[in-house]
Amino acid sequence: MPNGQTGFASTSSDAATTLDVAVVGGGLGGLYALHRLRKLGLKARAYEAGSGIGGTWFWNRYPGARCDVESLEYSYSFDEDLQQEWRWPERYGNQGEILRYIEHVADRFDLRKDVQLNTRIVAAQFDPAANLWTLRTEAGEVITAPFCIMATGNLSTPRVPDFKGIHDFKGKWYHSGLWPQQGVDFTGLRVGVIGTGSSGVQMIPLIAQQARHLHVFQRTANFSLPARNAPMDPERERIHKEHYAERRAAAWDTPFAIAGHPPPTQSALDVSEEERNAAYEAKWQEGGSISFLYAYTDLLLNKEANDTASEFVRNKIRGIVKDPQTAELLAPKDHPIGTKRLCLDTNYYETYNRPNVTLVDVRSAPITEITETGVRTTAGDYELDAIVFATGFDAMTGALKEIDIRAGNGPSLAEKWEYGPMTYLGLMVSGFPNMFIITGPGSPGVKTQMIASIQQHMDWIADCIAHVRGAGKSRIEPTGQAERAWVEHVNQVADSTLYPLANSWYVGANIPGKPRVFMPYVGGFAGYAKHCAAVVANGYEGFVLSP
Ligand code: N01
Repeated sequence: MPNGQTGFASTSSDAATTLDVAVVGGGLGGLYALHRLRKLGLKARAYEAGSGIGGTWFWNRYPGARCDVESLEYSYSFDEDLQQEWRWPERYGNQGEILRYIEHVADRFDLRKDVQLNTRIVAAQFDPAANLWTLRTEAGEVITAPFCIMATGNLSTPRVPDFKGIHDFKGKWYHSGLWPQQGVDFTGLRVGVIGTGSSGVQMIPLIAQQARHLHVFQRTANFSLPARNAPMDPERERIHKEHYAERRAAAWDTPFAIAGHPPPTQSALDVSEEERNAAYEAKWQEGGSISFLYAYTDLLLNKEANDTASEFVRNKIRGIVKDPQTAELLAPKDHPIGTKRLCLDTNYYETYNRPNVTLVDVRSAPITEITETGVRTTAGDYELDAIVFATGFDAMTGALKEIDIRAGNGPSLAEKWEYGPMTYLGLMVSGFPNMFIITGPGSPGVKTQMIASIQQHMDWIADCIAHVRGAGKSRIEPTGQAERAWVEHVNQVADSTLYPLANSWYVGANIPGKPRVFMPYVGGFAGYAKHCAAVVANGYEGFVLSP
């Protein structure tokens, strides 16, 4: 859209809200941004599309929504009192608990007054002459600020497949990422769940308990491990809290930003099958994905090594699910374990032993349309009262591409990213000065304990803004060369692993037509953080600062 059509021209700048930093998003990233920027004495405000703060944890209220990182780890570490005071009731936080925690943080640090809810940012235009961003909300409000921070999240653009007839369906339909605040009662209903990623895997056991009958429409089987969720062990909590600061520091020195998992020392191929299976069994009993993938050094690097772990889990599935045909359909064979986000569940496979649950293979007989009464596949019709789309998100780039982001007369960000996202460090984009992204493509964010990445990114961004201002400059942006080198590095690292073998949202495979590019940085959190620090130590290497 050319400049004149963005709507900025018709709005007097007198009416604009003027800030030092405009923040887009009121989730964990946006809230921490406000906290950090306030400490710098900057006037910042966050704009949040939802009617409440919390981002992912505000929207994803489906039954069973729960974090797959343990609650004592999945929390902010910037305030010792905060982490000591907060009590997590369970090993893994569920959606309600995590949202309560986020609200507590917002209240404790008085952040709400700088969050504007029900406000969707639809456009952002940088004026290179004034070094000023102008943002526009859906309602037409105009905000100007020299700096802007996109805390828009990675899994915040829910995607419902473009099925023919969806609007003719006479029952109710839902998406996991847009769940009604009041919840949904499926009691006595014939329910269909489409999708078996983390969201589907978490909700299926609970919906099965309510529904008269549940049909699960599976296109691709996913690996899932038992979470072994349980009430928080008070002794474990006490010990953890006694050493919280050291544990956080230790976490920041690991690839996933999660402490408590000693790095493996052996290849899976260096031990006997018996020893290997005993190790996998111990990890299976312990619960959790990091622990399992950390059994050996090469599970994400060597296909032969990975096959041993994949087969162990497939055999577990065959052992749990009583109907052999269903078990075989549930046993993933198209990707190495861990190369898609590994699911954690409570009674997922066991659920298929219930008489009111049917697995429908929509790989061999795809869904052709949604009818007035349910789902039609090439094999037949399924009568349903409710359909749940657990079909995922336009991950990592969706939320940013939905905003019409432009600088000067250059291409929009969506145009620049037509063949895949390009960033430097996942933090900034060449050609888009003074715009920062929290955990964007090219950052390790989604492959780590997300809140650690959010803090590391935002600390870097806050220091960067302070540096630019302190140096009497007005503009910073990465060079095209630094950006290209980073994108190449991200790809090289990914190609040295098994990750690209999977058709996952990491490569945009779940969105028809999305360019297949490996988006997250899988070189590990600790190495990435050190690299970001070195960039600063080398005088913001790869960036250009201008007056
Ligand atoms: O989405 P997904 P998600 N016809 O993209 C299927 C995080 N998360 O919401 O694999 C039929 O993983 C699709 O099939 P296929 C976590 O990072 C975390 O579950 O494309 N099926 C797939 O089965 C996670 O990875 C937590 O063949 C269709 C499913 O829908 C990320 O969010 C909990 C289809 C989508 O799976 C996304 O998870 C929840 C079609 N046309 C989410 N289109 C925790 O912390 C798509 N599918 C635990």
